Amino acid sequence: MGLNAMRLPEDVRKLTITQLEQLAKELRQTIIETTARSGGHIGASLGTVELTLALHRVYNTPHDKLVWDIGHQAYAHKLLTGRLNSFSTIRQLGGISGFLKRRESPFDTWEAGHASTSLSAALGMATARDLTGQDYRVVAVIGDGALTAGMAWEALNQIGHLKTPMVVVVNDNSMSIAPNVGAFSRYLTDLRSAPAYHRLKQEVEGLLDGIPVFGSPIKRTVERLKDLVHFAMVAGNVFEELGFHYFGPVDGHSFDDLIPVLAHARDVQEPVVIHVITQKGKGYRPAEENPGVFHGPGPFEIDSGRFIKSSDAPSYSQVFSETLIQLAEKQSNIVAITAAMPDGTKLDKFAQAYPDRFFDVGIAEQHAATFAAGLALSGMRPVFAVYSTFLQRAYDQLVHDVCHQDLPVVFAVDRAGLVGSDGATHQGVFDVSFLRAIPNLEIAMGKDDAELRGLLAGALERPHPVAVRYPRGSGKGHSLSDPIMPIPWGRAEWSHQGKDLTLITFGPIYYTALAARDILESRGYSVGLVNARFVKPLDVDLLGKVAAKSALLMTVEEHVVAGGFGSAVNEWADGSHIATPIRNEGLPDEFIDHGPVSYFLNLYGLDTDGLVRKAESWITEMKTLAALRER
Ligand SMILES: Cc1ncc(C[n+]2csc(CCOP(=O)(O)OP(=O)(O)O)c2C)c(N)n1
Repeated sequence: MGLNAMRLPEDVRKLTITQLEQLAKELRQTIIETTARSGGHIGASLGTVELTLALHRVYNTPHDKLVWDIGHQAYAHKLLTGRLNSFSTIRQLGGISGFLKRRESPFDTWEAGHASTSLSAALGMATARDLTGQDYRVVAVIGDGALTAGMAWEALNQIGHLKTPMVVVVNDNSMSIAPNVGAFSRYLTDLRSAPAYHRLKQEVEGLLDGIPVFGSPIKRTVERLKDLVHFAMVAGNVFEELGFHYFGPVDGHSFDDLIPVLAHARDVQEPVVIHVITQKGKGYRPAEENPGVFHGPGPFEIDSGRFIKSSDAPSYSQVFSETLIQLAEKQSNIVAITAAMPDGTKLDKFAQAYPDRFFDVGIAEQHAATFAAGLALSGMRPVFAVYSTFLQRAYDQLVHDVCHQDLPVVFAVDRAGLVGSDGATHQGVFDVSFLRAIPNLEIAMGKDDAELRGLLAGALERPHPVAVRYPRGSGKGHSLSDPIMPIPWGRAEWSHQGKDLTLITFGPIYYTALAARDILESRGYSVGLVNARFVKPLDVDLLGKVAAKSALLMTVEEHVVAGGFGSAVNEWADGSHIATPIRNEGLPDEFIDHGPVSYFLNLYGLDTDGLVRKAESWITEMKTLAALRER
């Protein structure tokens, strides 16, 4: 029975091992073909195909709760749970999400996108079950990368304490996006090859060799497994010390290994960790050979594994990293930090140039911020490159450890703005609001890549913490060998004067406003333009002059309006008794789903046409009102 012909996932529970293996092939083929067309998290999802089938076979989903960490590895789960026909729309506008969504399916018990939340959520579900006398089982799947985060350990700590019956599957492929790092990652590697656990594995294999199909022999298998489990427990490991039963390591691509262990663990009335070994990219050679690059690529050619590139200009992340390398040449106390994103932030290049001055701390944004604070108060100039969305996790560390002590840490806030196909959990559209509230922190965003370079250099001279934002994608293709253009700190650029209305922009949306201004001028309006560059300190001197010359002020940002750049302008105007009317253009107070950035900019009137429309109608409205008043 093929994938198309099945009632899923019920039918998975009836299949033989050979049929499951056939189904795994079909799932892989579908994942490869679809991600080749539209990009996506192919590597992690190819690695969990057998695990997904085995989980749906052993557990009575959706009655039993299956909780995936992040959700990027769950494409096979999506295909098995009602989204086979819509799978071709994944990550596209109006299509299904690249992560799990409760509104998409009752099998999606938990929504994420950020790492390391699954264990806390699963414990919540299991605790609610026990308090309300229900009977569902709870199983969480967490990667070895996600297991480097403090949050995961906070949950393990409580699960082991409460002794709540639930299963934690550790999906160990020894990769985060890049190779996993840290002492715990090394520990997992040791655990994989420890002789005691090897013996368990071999014995399970030996035991299962003689079993042709599943059915009654499984009972005997389980009995035997109990002995083996006991054997494994005697060996002792960190999970056992925390109060879990530890089963493993288990070959995550072998149904013969996976199914009996999962089935046994399911019925243990205490917390269990199953340590499953998988290969990222399994079944697609380019992804197996290059798992980092194939973590979440854009479209690619299946045969060659070559990427279909969209832009030749260096990305903002590249510009950031290359500039930091140049600055680090002259300033030996500059150090760079990433939380498991050396590729995405392009700090991998910095790591090659300065291996001793580069730190990948794992998925540990909170630690990264406080680690940077310690470095900064000891004479170093740390730069923590972090996506806007992941900086959210380090908020108390920002406030309490960095800004409260006014330590000169530079936060290179990458992917600031809309991000596109990763959708709601990844949009970088809140950071200005949450950063702006913190004393001592300075916040800047240039209009293009040349300004990013200048702002980064300037930030590293400041005696305060600074957040320098830049978006996903490429800038204007500014040459990286040109000298870095210095930017007067705290100064905006009043590029065009205008009497009817002035557009005050923050970030690269300046160029959209510039195009809008050209159109408005061609229609006879006098429109000014300001590139604000700084939210904090806000260039109030310049804004005061602009307000005196222009009848209307319109702030423009690719960020939520609530508390954003425009709010900073409003607060200044209110406090300084500026009478010039101000309107704030930006994103609405809602989570924005996946889809092309250009689509959402158009939808919210933040593209050229939208800004022209908004500015023109406001100018006309105000002129009409003024004319009426004069009559
Ligand atoms: C808090 C947070 N930081 C960073 C990321 C970016 N990220 C997405 S997947 C991933 C690697 C996860 O590794 P692992 O849990 O081992 O899963 P795998 O992809 O190897 O299956 C990272 C760092 C994230 N999603 N959330």
